Amino acid sequence: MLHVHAHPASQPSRSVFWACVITGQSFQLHADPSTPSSISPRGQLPAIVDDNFKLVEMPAILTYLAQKNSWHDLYPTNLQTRARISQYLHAHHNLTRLATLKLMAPHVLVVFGGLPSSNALSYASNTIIETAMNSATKLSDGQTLVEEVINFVAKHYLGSSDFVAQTAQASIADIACYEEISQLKWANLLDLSNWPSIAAWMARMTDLPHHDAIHSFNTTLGDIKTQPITMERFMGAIEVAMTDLVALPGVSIP
Ligand SMILES: N[C@@H](CCC(=O)N[C@@H](CS)C(=O)NCC(=O)O)C(=O)O
Repeated sequence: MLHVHAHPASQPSRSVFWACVITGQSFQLHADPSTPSSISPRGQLPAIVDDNFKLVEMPAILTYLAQKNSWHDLYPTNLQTRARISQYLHAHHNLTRLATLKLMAPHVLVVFGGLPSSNALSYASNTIIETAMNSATKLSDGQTLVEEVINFVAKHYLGSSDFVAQTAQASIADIACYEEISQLKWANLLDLSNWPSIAAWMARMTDLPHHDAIHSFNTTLGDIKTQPITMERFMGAIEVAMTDLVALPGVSIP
């Protein structure tokens, strides 16, 4: 049995959920607020335990599961195709994810009064979030960086292709990228219609199976720009998302 320690409010966690349900990979979901360090040394989500094998880091998890279970649609076998997927996934952490973190995290973490103390090892992301939280111009600062990154992704990854690693259909690179970018639309933090190729790619991604159930945390939470988030809204969105997740085929809870 595959155990997935992850949470619907977490972008890399949703990437793992979504890839599993698209491919029919069943798993037991552990959505505890913090992951034991015996499973995730930094306490971060997502983490998996596959029989006795423990693994963290979303791209490592997705490529491991894809290779183990022959997810040839999401992870085609061609060497150069895999290299392009890998190229995006390596860039992802310091490109798309850091940019969306700068824009999104201060608007979300305000509900907790700041960063969780457990992520002291995450120096780069901590610094970005702390600086943004203390800035009077955090919205426009975050938007400026995300706009740069979206321009870059649109030009150098998506290009004239339908998907970010130039694949014929969506790959795990698209799933990782989509989780970061799409959340901004539901949160009302960025108007993505300014990038027609990104908007068209996002529309293609919504056609993947179980899109709506995987994103019900975001759609339920909704606008966090003009309606600042409250703990009640946050917990309400998690409750809806958990209900939708456990109703998906192959997903069980302990
Ligand atoms: N590079 C990691 C990032 C994981 C990550 O940032 N997880 C967040 C949730 S979205 C987390 O666990 N934060 C709590 C912490 O760092 O203590 C991945 O791709 O899996």
